[in-house]
Amino acid sequence: DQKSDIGEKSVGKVDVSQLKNFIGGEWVEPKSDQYTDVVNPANGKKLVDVPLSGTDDVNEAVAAAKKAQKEWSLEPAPMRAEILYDIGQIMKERKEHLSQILTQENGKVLEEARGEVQEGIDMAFYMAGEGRRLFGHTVPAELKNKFAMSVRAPVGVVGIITPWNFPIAIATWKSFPAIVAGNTVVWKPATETPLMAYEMAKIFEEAGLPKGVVNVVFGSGGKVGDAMVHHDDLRVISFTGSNEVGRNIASECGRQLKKVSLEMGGKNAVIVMDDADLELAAQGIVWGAFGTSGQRCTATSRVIVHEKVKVELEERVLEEMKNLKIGDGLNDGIKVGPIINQGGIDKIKKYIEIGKEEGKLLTGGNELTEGKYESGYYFEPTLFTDVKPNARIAQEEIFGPVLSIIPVKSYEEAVEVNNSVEFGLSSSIFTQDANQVFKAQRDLDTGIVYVNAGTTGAEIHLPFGGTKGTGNGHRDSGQAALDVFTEWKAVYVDYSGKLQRAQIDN
Ligand code: UN1
Repeated sequence: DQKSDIGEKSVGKVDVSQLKNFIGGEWVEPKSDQYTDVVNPANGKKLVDVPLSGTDDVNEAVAAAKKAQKEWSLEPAPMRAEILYDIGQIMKERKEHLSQILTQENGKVLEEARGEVQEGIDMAFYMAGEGRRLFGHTVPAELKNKFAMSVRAPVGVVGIITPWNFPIAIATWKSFPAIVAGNTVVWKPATETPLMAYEMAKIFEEAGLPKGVVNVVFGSGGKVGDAMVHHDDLRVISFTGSNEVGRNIASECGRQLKKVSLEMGGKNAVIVMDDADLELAAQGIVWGAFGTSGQRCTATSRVIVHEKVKVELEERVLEEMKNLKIGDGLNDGIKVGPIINQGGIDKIKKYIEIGKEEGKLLTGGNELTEGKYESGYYFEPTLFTDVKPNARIAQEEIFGPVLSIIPVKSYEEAVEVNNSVEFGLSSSIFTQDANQVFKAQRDLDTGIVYVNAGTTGAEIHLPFGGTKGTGNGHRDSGQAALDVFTEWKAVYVDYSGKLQRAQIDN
């Protein structure tokens, strides 16, 4: 239903065999001259070669971004925003193409890929709107004939490091607020999913984004990410990815006094109270846990259920899981696509073994390797029950289709179990009790709280992020996303024509 101006025949076709970095508006080969394969996780087929760039490539990109920054920052924000509207418009026209490419490189099923691309489009239009706001405050001054205000100033050149699980949405959450606020960007996309960055760079070019405003450097976290984090001229690092990498970035940025925004995962729970609509709860749980094959930071990985309804909920969840057709996400009717790669599968398998010791396996638990699954990376949706709150499968992020049911006796215990993990991204409660709804939004220690819905599906105009080990207090998307990419500047204008000493002459 979506038209594409790139021609019917090329929709969903990868039009390049070897990617180049996008630096200063030019497509440049990596100085390292090293590449690695990008494969479609659904069938193991090679899609493209991606550069494994090095420090020199990062230096070149930062220099290009630095060169472009002054002029870009002097462009009025509403004019910067106009380009963002054009970017959003091209993304909208190309939605089907982007979605099909996304499914091929990431594996998520096509309807979810369309949803993710839509998040990017939404973010473009939303942040373009911010270009006409970027509000500061006007504030009464303490002295007569003096004016005070606060304004948001760009930080300068910023680095963004984005993950493979939402390669386009998360990139827009970070790059769009950065550019509308007058920064220029060096972007390292995940090596598993470089095609979304390639497609976005083409869109930036076509929309007329000035050269050097967004630069893409492909490569590994160890080399490219590291060089970015250590580069003096990058004044912000915004990172979404693993806990371990995020903590290292935080300490290095702390040492250098760089601004840093981190989003590093979750161990999200759905609480099901004894008055809940169990059919609705089962649907929300299955979508939250097994959509995107569980590879969302917001994925539901625990169900904390009141013991009175545990057995009935288990039955309904098992019933609902029967609809989960596993396969290549480009095919009709598929609900669960592949896992990103063998490393992802191996991690899930490790947790299945741990889970068999810690709980009761109700269904699933196997890697799929036969027949049509042979050349891809597939894992069965898996359900454990009677898991203790402190079990490893109930505490550690698995990033796969594995769900643990934890029975509890009360609302208070449910809250305690929900909050007993190191992460604090998303949570949910199914209940019909209005008082409990308001209590829960206060008591659940997560950055996102849902009522009568699963834990996934955050909307882009609200703050996205979490408490505790999920991050460092910053938020992606929503207006709060501007905070890390801007410096507050306090401006005082004294129009009294005489020396007025603050705190003394008033
Ligand atoms: C992520 O998994 O890091 O809220 C992002 C959601 C999506 C984004 C998830 N809108 O589930």
